[in-house]
Amino acid sequence: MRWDIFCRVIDNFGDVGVSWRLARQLAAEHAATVRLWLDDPAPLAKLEPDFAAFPVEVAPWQNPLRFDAVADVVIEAFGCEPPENYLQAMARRAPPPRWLNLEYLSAEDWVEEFHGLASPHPRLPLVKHFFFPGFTRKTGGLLRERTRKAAPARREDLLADGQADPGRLNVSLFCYDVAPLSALFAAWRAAARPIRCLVPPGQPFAATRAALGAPRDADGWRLDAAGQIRLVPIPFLSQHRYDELLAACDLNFVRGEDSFVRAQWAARPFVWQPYPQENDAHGHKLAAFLRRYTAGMPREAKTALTAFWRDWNGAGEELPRLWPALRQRLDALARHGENWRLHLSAQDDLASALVKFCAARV
Ligand code: TRH
Repeated sequence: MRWDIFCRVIDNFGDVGVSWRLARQLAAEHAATVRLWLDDPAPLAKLEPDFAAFPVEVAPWQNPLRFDAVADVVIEAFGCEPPENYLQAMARRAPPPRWLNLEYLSAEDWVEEFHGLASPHPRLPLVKHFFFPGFTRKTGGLLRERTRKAAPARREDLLADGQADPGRLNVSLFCYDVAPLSALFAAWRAAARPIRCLVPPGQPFAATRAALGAPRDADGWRLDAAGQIRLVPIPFLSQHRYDELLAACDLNFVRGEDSFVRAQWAARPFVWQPYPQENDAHGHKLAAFLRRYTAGMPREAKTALTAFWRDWNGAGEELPRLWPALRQRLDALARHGENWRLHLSAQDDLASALVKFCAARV
């Protein structure tokens, strides 16, 4: 089968991150011929500098689009709407291609109801289906590689300064710049336990810099006089290396959609910051995920995690009080993370679910 995936970069890395993972998996695990139409290749080059070496054709999205033939399956990522001349060609094709809109991820209950719904095109003889990723069997599932599992390989290398230091908590910090970083750093200072926090470029680095000023020494910021609590700037890693980093850390701060899902496959304790949206849509997403994720979690761990996540996504005023409780529960959260990964692994991964969905509609 030939697949065309359309992706517009709205901002950040999530749109491309998801589209690229899907494209790669369809090609590698479902023998699909995949073309990824991108309006901006720059973020992909960061996620996978070697993208040209993969069996996915990355093509420039131009208006009008230059293409030979319409694919058997057309995926538009996040409602990006394929160009008009391509839509016209889809309508002329007999039979028309299967056309799906890959939606944003949410754990909210309504997702099950909307997953798979059809929407006839207002002008053209085409039908689009809505495909919702999700956390239950009645949704489209989550992106998960069958073939490449992230392992905490070369833990010391990944943890920046090469020191295996069992007493230290290793943390990765991928967040938006609205995160209450000053409060988090105050919490870490007050707790005075050794921490190495790895800070990727972009918003996490800019926000850390805004909170603390420029890094004082070559390997980052020291939060305490003895240098036990350190923030270490790291380069932007390829997706695969980032997965490895998540698996190697004791705690991961993640955001948006794709890093959030990867943190769950890494099965380490994590703190999530959903993409900030209008009308508190992110607040609803956060509450819905917390409900699912904390079901069956030991009570103290659930209380500590829920309170910390809420404050991390709010003013952060309580973080100094909430941090010691979260830290104390990290072992319980790691065990829960393993169970959660097993639970999620029992459902079809998103690429397989898509293939089945399309096959059922031939
Ligand atoms: O970059 P994001 O904020 O993307 C967001 C969300 O997807 C959001 O839902 C969407 O509306 C918005 O984009 C437009 O966060 P996300 O989803 O976690 O994507 C980050 C990607 O970057 C993910 O694929 C992991 C990858 N990554 C690396 O490959 N290397 C790195 O070093 C880091 C920090 C991230």
